Amino acid sequence: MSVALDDLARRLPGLRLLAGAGDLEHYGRDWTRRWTPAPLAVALPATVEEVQGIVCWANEHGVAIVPSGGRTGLSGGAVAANGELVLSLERMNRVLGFDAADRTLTVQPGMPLEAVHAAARGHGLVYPVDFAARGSCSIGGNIATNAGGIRVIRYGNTREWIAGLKVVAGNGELLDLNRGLVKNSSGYDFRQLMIGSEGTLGIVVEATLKLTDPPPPAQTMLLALPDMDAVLAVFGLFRAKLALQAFEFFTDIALKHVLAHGAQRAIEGEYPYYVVTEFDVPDEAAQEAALAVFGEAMEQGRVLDGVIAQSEAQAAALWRLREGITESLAPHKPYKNDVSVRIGAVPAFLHAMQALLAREYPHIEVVWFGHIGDGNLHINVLKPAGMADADFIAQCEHVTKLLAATLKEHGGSISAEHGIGLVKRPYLDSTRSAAEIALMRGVRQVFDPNGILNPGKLFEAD
Ligand code: 2HG
Ligand code: ZN
Repeated sequence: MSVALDDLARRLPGLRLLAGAGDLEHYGRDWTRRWTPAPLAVALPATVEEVQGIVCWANEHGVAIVPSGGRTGLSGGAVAANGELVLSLERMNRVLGFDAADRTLTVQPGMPLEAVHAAARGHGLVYPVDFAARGSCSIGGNIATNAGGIRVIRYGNTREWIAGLKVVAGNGELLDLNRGLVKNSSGYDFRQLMIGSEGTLGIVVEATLKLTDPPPPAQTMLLALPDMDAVLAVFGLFRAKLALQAFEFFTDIALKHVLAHGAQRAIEGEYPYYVVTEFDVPDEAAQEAALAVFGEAMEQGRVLDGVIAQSEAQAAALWRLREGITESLAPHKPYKNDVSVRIGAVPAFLHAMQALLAREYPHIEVVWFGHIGDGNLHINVLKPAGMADADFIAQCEHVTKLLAATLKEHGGSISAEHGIGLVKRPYLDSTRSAAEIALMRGVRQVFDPNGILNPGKLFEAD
């Protein structure tokens, strides 16, 4: 053990510390799999005091900390490849309280999103942020990246659902931010600053989540479409006529992979594009409206085929076609882009981007899917068998530079919902101005003067 670690163990005798090779590898990486994990050790605090103790120790010894949730991140935000201490919040995973008057649930950061959903349901309410990694991601990680997902179209991002946060800042101070207040016009909202800060300002040790009423009964539909213009047109049509909860698209290539990975085909025949959509059907009239709009889209030739789920099991099978994509692509070591533009800018951006990708990746499989109703596209570029990892990454980085320039022209973002982390750090300036980045660095300096929290993520280490 290093001198610094000895000191940590001495100061916090009850702290669980791991340093075995398997643990270092497990806790040192996220879903990117690009970097070789090399943390100093892994700390698993059980209390806020232990988190504070670790942060104070790290400041004194100049050791970097990588805050760690479920490590399902796709941008390298939770990678520890440079002798950092991984501070895993997985043991801080309990519900701390429910407030019926405020309709809030207070939880520790290590709770998996799915457990948050279950706890909310136990009180007859819902926490509506949702996405495929729900079983393994943690609510603290969701907050750190301002996670979005499949119901942003109805409910917005994580940011909308945080009523209060307790955070250990990089200087070791425990901050109690917003305290669950609905109205609080008292200056800078540090709670919002922490959300999406990717562990570079503070470590979330407690979160008070807003809950809401469960949505009305919903219907899930799978649509087959001829082209991307039809996807956009059908989105416009469905949004105008139905109360959408989700509208997710994917391509035939995505479908091919997800079927090869064990999902069940739901539509016979092959089509270039698919949409899984979910909308409220509170009564017969809504049901009829849904069928009418589906018929209208078929008549227009914008929908070529479709299936309406007749049971929860069928709805789950349709959702698997969309939600299983990431896992089905993982063996192909995908390079991921996660971009967004304003909804109104989607058509122009799509045309520019389609041309760019066809030109730059002529012999490489590119998989598109995502949250088209939010202006958010996931582009997964699959590594061809036999191509060296480094060559593949170099080519993808070259294309990402061009993509970043296209995004800049269309006023978009290089990261819609996965965060900047290590992967998108070189392209931050396509989305944020030099003046903004300078202020971001200044903010970091205030909350984390010694730069010990997740250095190198978001921007180069100071
Ligand atoms: C999703 O929408 C996730 O399924 C993952 O954001 C996207 O794997 C990806 O690129
Ligand atoms: Zn997504």
